[in-house]
Amino acid sequence: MSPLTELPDDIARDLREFTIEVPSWAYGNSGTRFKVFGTPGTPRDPFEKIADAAQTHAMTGSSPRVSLHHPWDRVEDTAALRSYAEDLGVQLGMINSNTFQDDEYKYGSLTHSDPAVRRRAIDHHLECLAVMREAGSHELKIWLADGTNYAGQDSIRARQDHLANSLAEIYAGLQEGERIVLEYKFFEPAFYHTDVPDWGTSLLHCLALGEQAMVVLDTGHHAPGTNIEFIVAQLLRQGRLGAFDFNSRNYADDDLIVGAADPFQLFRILFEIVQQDAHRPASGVNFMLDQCHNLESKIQGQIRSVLNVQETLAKALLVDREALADAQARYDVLEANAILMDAFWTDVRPALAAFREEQGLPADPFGAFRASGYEEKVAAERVGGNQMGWGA
Ligand code: PSV
Ligand code: MN
Ligand code: MN
Repeated sequence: MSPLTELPDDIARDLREFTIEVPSWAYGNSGTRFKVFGTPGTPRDPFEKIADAAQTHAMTGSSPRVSLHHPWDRVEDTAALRSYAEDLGVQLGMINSNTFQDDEYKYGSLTHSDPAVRRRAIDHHLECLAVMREAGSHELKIWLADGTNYAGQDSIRARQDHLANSLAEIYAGLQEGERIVLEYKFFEPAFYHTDVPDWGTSLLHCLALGEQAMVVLDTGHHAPGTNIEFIVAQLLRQGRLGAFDFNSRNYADDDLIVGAADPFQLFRILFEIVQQDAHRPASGVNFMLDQCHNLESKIQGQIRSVLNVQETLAKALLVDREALADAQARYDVLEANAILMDAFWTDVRPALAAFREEQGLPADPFGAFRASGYEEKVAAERVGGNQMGWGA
C-alpha cells in the first residue's frame, strides 16, 4: 500500500483541533525503586518543567496544556506560573492530587478508618481545588494509592463507605464548570485489594456523586489482555469518560511511550474514540500523556509520544466507516476486519509532515528539536541546585 501524502480535509480539521495534555512529571527525573538516573538539564523547579513542556508544544503544535501535580509543583505564586506558561504559549491543565507519599497515608487516605486521616486527605483535595482555580484550570484528577496488602487487613466494605463520603465532601467543593475525574488502577502500591480497582467502581462512585464526576482510564492500569477499547466504548456510551491517560505497558504500570509496545492496541482504542466523536474538543474528554522517561531524553520522549498519538489518530480517522458498516451488515467478518487493517497499515507520516508544514510547524518535529540545540543549552544553564525527580 502506498503512503498517504495528503490528509483529506475533514481529517486535517479533526487533527488541528485534537490536543494532548502533557504531565509536568514527565520532564523531571524518574526511575524505578532500583535507581533514578539523572539527566543533564533536568528542570530544577516547576517553571523549568513548563519551559520544557512548551518545547513539546512548539514542535508539535498539539500539546498546549500541562498537567500539574500538587504539591510536587507547588510554587509560591501559582498565578505567576500561569502567566509564565501563557507567555510560552501553553496553559496549565489538570491538577493531580497526591495522598501517596506521606506517612499518615500508610493505611489509606480517603478510605482510612481514622477520621482524622480522612479529614487531612479531604482537606488536601480542597486545597487542590484552590490551586486549580489559581492555575486557570477546571479539573482535579484523583488517583488513590489506597488499598490493602493482606486479606483481613481491613474491611473492604467500610473503606468503600468512607471513600463515598470523602468524595462527596470534595465534590461539594466544586463550582459550576469544574469537575473531578476519578482514576482506577487494579493493583500497586497495594497488592491484595485496591479501593478503586476498576472502571466499574470508579463509575459507581461518579454516578453517586453527580454529573461533575467522571472516570479516568489509564492504559497501564489493567490486567494483561484486558479489552481496553471495550471499556472506552462503554464509558463513552455512559457519557462518563472524563480523561484518558496514554502510555504503554508490557507488564503493568510501565508508563513507557504511548504506542511503543502495542501500536495496534492504541489504534483499536482510538477507533472506538473516533466512532463516538470523542476525539473532538466538544466531547470534553481530556486526552493526556501519563508517562515517565527513565532512560531516554524527556522532551524527545514527549515529542515522540505526541506524534505516536497523532499518527494513530489519523489512521483511526482513515477507516472507511461506510464500507465497514456495509461489511458488518453482510456479516462479512473478514472483510470488516480487513477494512480496519487497511487503515492501520497505511503509512500516514508523509501526509502528517505536509499537514504540519502547512501550519508553519516543523515537518519532522522530532528531528527539528534534536537540531535546535535546546537540550545542550539547558544542560549548560541548569547546573547546580536540585534537579527535580518524580516526587520532588
Ligand atoms: C500512579 O499509577 C500514576 O501513574 C497514576 O496513573 C496517576 O495518573 C499518576 O501516577 C500521577 O499521579
Ligand atoms: Mn494515570
Ligand atoms: Mn499509573
